[in-house]
Formats: sequence, C-alpha cells, structure tokens
Amino acid sequence: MIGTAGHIDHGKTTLVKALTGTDTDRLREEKERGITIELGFAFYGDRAAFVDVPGHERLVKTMVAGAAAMRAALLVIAADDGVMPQTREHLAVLDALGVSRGVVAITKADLVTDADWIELVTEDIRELLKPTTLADSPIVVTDAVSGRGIDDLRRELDNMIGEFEAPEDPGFFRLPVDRSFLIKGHGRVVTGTVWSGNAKTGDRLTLLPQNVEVKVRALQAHEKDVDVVRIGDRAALNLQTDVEPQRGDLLASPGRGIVTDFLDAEVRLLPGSRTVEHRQRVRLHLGTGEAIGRLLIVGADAIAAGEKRFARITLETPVPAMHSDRGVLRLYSPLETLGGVRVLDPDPPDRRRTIRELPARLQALAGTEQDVILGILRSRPVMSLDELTARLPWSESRITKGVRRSVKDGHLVATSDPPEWVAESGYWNRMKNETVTVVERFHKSHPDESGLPRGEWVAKLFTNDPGPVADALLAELSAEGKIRYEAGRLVAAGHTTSLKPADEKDAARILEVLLREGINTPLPASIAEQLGLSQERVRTLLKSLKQVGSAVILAENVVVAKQAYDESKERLTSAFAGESSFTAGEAAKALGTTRKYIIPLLEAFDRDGVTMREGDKRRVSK
Ligand SMILES: Nc1nc2c(ncn2[C@@H]2O[C@H](COP(=O)(O)OP(=O)(O)OP(=O)(O)O)[C@@H](O)[C@H]2O)c(=O)[nH]1
Ligand SMILES: [Mg+2]
Repeated sequence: MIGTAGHIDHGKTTLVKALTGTDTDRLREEKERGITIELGFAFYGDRAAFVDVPGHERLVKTMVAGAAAMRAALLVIAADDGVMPQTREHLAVLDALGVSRGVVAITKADLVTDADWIELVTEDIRELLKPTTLADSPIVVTDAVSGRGIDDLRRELDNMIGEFEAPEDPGFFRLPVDRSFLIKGHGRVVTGTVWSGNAKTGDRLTLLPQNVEVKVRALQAHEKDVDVVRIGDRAALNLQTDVEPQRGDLLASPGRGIVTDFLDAEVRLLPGSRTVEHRQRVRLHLGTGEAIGRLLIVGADAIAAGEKRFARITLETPVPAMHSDRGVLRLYSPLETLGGVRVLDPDPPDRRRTIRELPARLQALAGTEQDVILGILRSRPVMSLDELTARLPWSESRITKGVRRSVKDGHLVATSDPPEWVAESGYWNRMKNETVTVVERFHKSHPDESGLPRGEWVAKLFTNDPGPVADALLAELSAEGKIRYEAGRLVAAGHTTSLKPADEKDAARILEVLLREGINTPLPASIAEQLGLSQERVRTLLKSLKQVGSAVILAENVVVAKQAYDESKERLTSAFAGESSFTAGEAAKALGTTRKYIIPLLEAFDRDGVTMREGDKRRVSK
C-alpha cells in the first residue's frame, strides 16, 4: 500500500487518477468542494494500491488513519506552492511511523515557467527530507495537464515496488479498521489493510478494544471475492457481529493484543516540534484509532525537539496495543504533530514515573528479543505463555524459542517444555527462600500442626494465583530436600513428625491406656490420675499422638487410639452395609458403647466419608 501525502490542493488525487485511472474522490461533498475528505483507494497493477489521503489541515487525523496502512509514500508537492505546512506535517507522520520508502512528485510544473524555480523547490525538498526516513527518495517533476513526467513517475514507483521484500509475517491476524458500514442483504462490512497474518471465511476474530468475538462470513481482497485475505491486502470483511465496529477498532486473532489505557513507550519528537512538558495533554494515534491522554516523561520534565525519551502515556479511552506498535503523537490543542511513539509495554502493572528500576526496564524493552521478554517479566514476574504472547508481536515459535533461550541462560524458569508458565529467575529464587522461611516460622508458631496448609502458603506469598508455577516451585523444593509436601501441607525438611525422645515413654503409656479401653476411651483427667501425670502433660501428649497418627481426636475430651478408630469403622460398616439406614442407638449397640462416644465417633465418620447422615439416621457410604 502506497500512501499519498502532501498539502491540500497540491494534486494528490489528480496524480493517483493519472497513474491508475481511478478517481478516489467519490463523495458528493468531495466533488462539490474539490477536496479530498475521506480515504480513497485505487489499485495499481496487481501488486500495489494507493491510499489517497486528504491534505486539509483539519483532516490530518484522517491522513494518520490512512498512514496505518502505508508501506511506502508518494509525497506530492506543487511546483507553484512549494513546501507548505501539511507537506511538513504529513512527512512528519510518515517519519514517525517509520515509512522509509517513497517517491516525491513535484506537480503542476505547467504553472511554473521559470525553470530555476523548480530547481529551488527541488533543493527545498531535499533539505526537508534529509533528516527523515524518506531522505534520498527520487524526485520526479510532473504536470497532469500535459502528462509530463507521469511515465518517469511510474518507472520510479515500479522500481520501488520491485525492491520490496515480502514482509516477515508473524502469523497472527491484525487489521486496523478504517471503514465500517452496512450493505443491504449482507450486513456488517469492515475494511482495512491487513497488517499481518491471514483471515479465512468462518474464522473467529476478536474485535478490540470491545473484546468481543466476531465471525468472518465472507471476504474480499482488492475488491474481488476470496476465501482468504493476507498480509498487505486491502481487505473487506463481512462480519457476523453483535457490536458495531468503527474506525479505530482492530480485528485480531484471539489472544493477540492488549486493551489498555496506560502504556510505556519510546517517544521521538520531530526536529521542528515544540518542547513537550511532563503531563502534556496529547493525542495518540495507533493504527486507525485516536485516543486523548497525557504524557508522563520518565527521567526528565520535558522532551525537546528532536529528542528521544521514554514516557508513560495515560489515556482517557482504552486502545488495543502490542509491543513495537508504532504511533503518532499530536498535541491535544492546537492540533499539531509532535512526533512518533513506539510501544514498549502495552500495560505496565505500575503507574508512577519515578519507580527506581523503570528506566532499566524500559531500556530492556527497547532492546533485543531476549531483553524484551525479560523486560516484560521484570514487572510481572510470573506469567502464562498466553499472557506473554498477547503482548508480543512475534510468531508463536519465535516467542517459544526466545523463552527457551532465556531459560537456558538462567534468566527465566519455565514449568514445562514447551513452556506454558514462566517466572523470572530472581523472583523464583526469592520465592523458594521465602517458602522455606515461612514454613519454618509456621512450625514455630503452630507446634500442634503437622505443616503449613498449601492454601495459606499461596495466600502469603503470591498476589495472584500463580497457577502451575506454585506446583513447580514445591516440586523443586522437594527435589532439593528443602521441604516436604505431605497431605496438602508444607513441612520443613528438619521438622520431624515423630515423638521427641523425652516424650516417648509417657506417650506409649497413654496409648496403652487408650488401647485397653477401645472406643470407650477415658477422659484426659482420668488418664492423668491413672498414670500419675499432670493433666496438662496428658493433653500435650495426646496432641503429639494425634500428630504422629497414633490417635484420633473426636471431640475436646474424647481421644481414641487410631487402631480403635479403624476397628470401629470396620465393625460398623460390616454391621450396616446391607441396611438402608441405622440410628445412633443401633450403632452404639453394635459397637458396644454409649451415646457419649457414639455421637462424636459418627460425626468423625461423617467427616471422613465413612457414613452419611440423613436426618436422624445414617447409612454407610458406598
Ligand atoms: N495546472 C495543473 N493543475 C493541476 C495539476 N494537478 C492537479 N491540478 C489541479 O489542482 C486541483 C487540486 O487537485 P487535487 O488532485 O484534488 O489535489 P489534492 O492534493 O488531492 O487535494 P486534497 O485531497 O484536498 O488535499 C484540481 O483542480 C486539479 O485539477 C497539474 O499538474 N497542473
Ligand atoms: Mg485529494
């Protein structure tokens, strides 16, 4: 897609018509006023197309939306007028978006009789282009009246097109919507230029920022019905959708792109721009959309003309974004183009500009692929691969490869291969150490408990549900012998669940008393009396017996030997297995005990799933 650019009335639309035969000014208002208002499209051979933009100073917003599709530019400058304000502004937009291929056409040469004048204009243009991405673009002198230069221009354009390499396609679909309308009998149609990937009939796509699923009913590429549209195609998609898409929305493969109202970016101001202050109100153009917001400058209070700095941008309306997305920054008021932005982090989890580690993080996000992955993990130390993929504009295999390399280099830990969850190594090691500390502390404060319940550990250490990362962390700590994970609890490696040597003798005597009485267990007070121990000591040792699994505490004063508990379970289930139900009285009789013991025992059986309570009665669980 080649985009026109240039000041109003300089002959952009006329030139596109001379090259393609298509008049892109189709609207009645355009014809009446003799100016372009909306984006127009014209096909140029079978490899390229023009998007013709308006030159009017009030319609720069439309020009910027059109520029979202451009890979190359046709910069148009009238010989009689020379370089004018929107010549500069459109060039600034192209420069900000990184459009680096182009051809310049000097139009209306018929209106200038003085050949030196054209020389002067050409010189001006060379100067103008020098600091931009379009420096050294060929300049062709034309006039639409006599047709002068049109063939030369065609030759330059063909050269440029011939040199285009197929863009690297990351494989996922993205299309910024530039038009959306209804066609009788077909329904909703949106148009745009495919940024990447392809879409087929029947595909489900996500419309952003609404985040709703839409279905592709039918497709056109370059105005012909097709089954698939590909990267670079001028496409129309007939959609099945519950919401009304509009210019500025983005169609994307599910799971790709973030909807955000706060992002980190690299901002580069144009050489001729005004100085931008911290908290300056700006307009951010991403894709075909525009959002109003404020610029929070990182590490400075202003950005001067020509300077490049990191900034955080807070927006009044959410926009879809990914790492590396390029945008245009304009002043809120008066309307003027300030420069370009490149998205670094589409949705940083923190919002202050003075965070100490922020400059280093942003530096990483502006670096190599590896650095970018680590930069994202730096502020969100645990992520699923899906969450990471939503933010990165690369193919899935490239992301997996990058993550694997970081794992190999020791910067990341992945829970599996292929990776599904990743954690930053520093964070991973901190969590491991903290887990050991927390478990040891728990043992000290809860000597009666066998270990720290998993749920409590998760709540203590993690802000969000860490998913399988928590399991992987436990597995690694277990493998290293630092903790044990037993019956849903974390137990410190040094922590024993056996009796202390000093307690062994008395505990054994207590257990003997318990076993002697079977289920009709004596009260702790009576045990203490029988054995000549203090009641407190007996209670402590009963808890220790429970901890090592030799006793079961049924109620405050009712402790039975584990053996007696298991035997009663056997007897009860065999006695009532065939019965539809039994009462507590019947159970007491079968086990040779009284109400005092049978009620807490049956309640314990209910809890253990041995029996099921139904009103006053119970039955044996299947
Ligand atoms: N004499 C002369 N007139 C031209 C030439 N090219 C365009 N024009 C006239 O200039 C006027 C503006 O041309 P357009 O092609 O509409 O200009 P534009 O750049 O598309 O204008 P906007 O889209 O509104 O920015 C029209 O009246 C054209 O006929 C040329 O080479 N010579
Ligand atoms: Mg025009």
